[in-house]
Amino acid sequence: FLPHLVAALEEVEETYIMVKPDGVQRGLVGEIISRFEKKGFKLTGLKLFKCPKELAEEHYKDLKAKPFFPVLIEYITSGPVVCMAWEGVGVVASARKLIGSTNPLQAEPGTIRGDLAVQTGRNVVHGSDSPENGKREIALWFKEGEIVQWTSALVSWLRE
Ligand code: IDP
Ligand code: MG
Repeated sequence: FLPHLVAALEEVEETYIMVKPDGVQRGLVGEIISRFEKKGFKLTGLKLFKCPKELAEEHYKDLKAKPFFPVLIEYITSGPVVCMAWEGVGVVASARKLIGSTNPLQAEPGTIRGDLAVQTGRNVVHGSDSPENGKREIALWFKEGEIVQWTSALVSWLRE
């Protein structure tokens, strides 16, 4: 009861983070997960997954009209991805900051894309752009029962 009340008061958000196929192939899964872990967010879902074309198209439906849409779908379905759900206060915007700009050449050093990638079409990681999309994408990529609610023993050390 109490954790739910605290969550409601602090507006805990959830975001969908995904290591894209290039990140998996390059052995960056642990590095990327650790950025979010070290920041202090809570992992509530995690799986290695080969994304079907239909799911990739649904996930990126807002970009359907873009000229790069077909290559984007090819890229995302080209190998396994690591799907994650992360929870925390302000996690959506904060994760976007940790990830950095879409074009890795414009992403600041210290961000995941700024440190680990060079091309927009190989930018190693996805993060939801709004709390609404966070919910939408987690529902899209995870089945019921794959999201685990738990209380971290570290809560009182991360938040006053
Ligand atoms: P985001 O991932 O930073 O939110 P979006 O604009 O939502 O960026 O684009 C989704 C993904 O589509 C990007 O992460 C990137 O992989 C791909 N993408 C975006 N723009 C281009 C482009 O101009 N060429 C190739 N791929 C692109
Ligand atoms: Mg986006």
